[in-house]
Amino acid sequence: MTIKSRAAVAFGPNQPLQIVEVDVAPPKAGEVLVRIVATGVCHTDAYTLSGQDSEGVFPCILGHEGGGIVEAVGEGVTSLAVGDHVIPLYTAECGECKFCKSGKTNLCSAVRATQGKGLMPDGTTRFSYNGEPVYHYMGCSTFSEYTVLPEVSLAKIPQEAPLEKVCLLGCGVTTGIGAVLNTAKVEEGATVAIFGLGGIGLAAIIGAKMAKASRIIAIDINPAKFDVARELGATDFVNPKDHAKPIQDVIVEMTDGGVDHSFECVGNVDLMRAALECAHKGWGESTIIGVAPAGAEISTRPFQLVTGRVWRGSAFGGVKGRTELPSYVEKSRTGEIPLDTFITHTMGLEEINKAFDLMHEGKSIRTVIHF
Ligand code: NAD
Ligand code: AHE
Ligand code: ZN
Repeated sequence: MTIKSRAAVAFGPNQPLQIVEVDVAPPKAGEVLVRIVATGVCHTDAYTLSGQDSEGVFPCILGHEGGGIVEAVGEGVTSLAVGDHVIPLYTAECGECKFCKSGKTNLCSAVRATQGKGLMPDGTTRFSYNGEPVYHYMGCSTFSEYTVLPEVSLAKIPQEAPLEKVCLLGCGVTTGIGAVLNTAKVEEGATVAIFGLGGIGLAAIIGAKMAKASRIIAIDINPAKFDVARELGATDFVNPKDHAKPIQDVIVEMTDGGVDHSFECVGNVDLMRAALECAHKGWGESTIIGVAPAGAEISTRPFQLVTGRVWRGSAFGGVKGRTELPSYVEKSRTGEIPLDTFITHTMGLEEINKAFDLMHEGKSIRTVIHF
């Protein structure tokens, strides 16, 4: 039976989200209806809303950092049951595709093609408004009280985990930590530079601390971010605005030739170049996490790579959600991953546009929306 759901709909690029009641069709075979309890707002939501995402389709329901409870399951769903607590995954884990079986990546291909078009795997959408289709987003659409996801796009987590906090493990916090531990595999004693201290960069600091990095250089043009970075374990703080010379030169001078690892957590291609070029000659590795606008390209002198620097990228921290998220939830329970530090604001769905404003003004780390 089709149900009504309160949702924040993005009717077009650069328009404020509108809170309306959408229709949600029941889950089809292999799909699951989830009641979202809480969702974070990630910069990627703002990026897509800005119209710069080549995969952005409107009208759509954004949101991909949620926590919820299974409300109904479609035919053939075996791994989840009504009442299970779940975290939606924009990187599915089917366990059966070439990617999942490779053991080399978390980039599952099971539902990725239709997901990028705002559709469910059968090529249709479960959302509609006034009889017109409303598209899904990143396979999650957590800015809706009820949403439908493929079974392979849901990680089951313990019932005791507070959904209004562990929702942040659906993207930002896991991405930053995973990029350091899984993608870059930062070694004990390594020097690390982190560009951008939003939810992703601050989580990368936690990852660097977990990896026992010797020096964690936190870089942001907003100095208000430095206190939290220090609290999480950063050892050095650099505001590029305080320096006349290129920021890579500043970091190279500070570190006797460059860092062992750098992470770009902003989505700015000039900063991606700086992050690569502050990596140490011969072995320094730079990991891109930030999402750059459609059509943007990175550049550097090939000599930077010839002389031993490595450039790589990370999606969802290289984490296989269904298998690995429960361990992240456990680390949040023990305090090793301090989720409270990230939650600077909480509000109801009606106020969601304010969450975007706070992000753009640099005043929030994560706003958690409660339904
Ligand atoms: P955010 O807006 O919370 O934080 C961005 C930070 O970058 C801010 O503190 C801002 O002051 C800082 N910044 C902006 N310009 C800068 C500059 N020139 N130099 C230094 N710092 C600068 O964003 P977020 O939610 O942390 O996301 C960060 C990026 O990561 C976005 O591009 C987002 O789309 C991307 N992201 C990627 C993945 C992935 O899997 N690869 C996952 C989540 C987010
Ligand atoms: N749709 C964009 C790509 C956006 C992108 O790179 N997304 C990241 C996750 S951002 C989460 O906040 C990602 O995981 N990418 C891998 C994937 O499969 O999408 C575009 O540029 O077209
Ligand atoms: Zn995100």
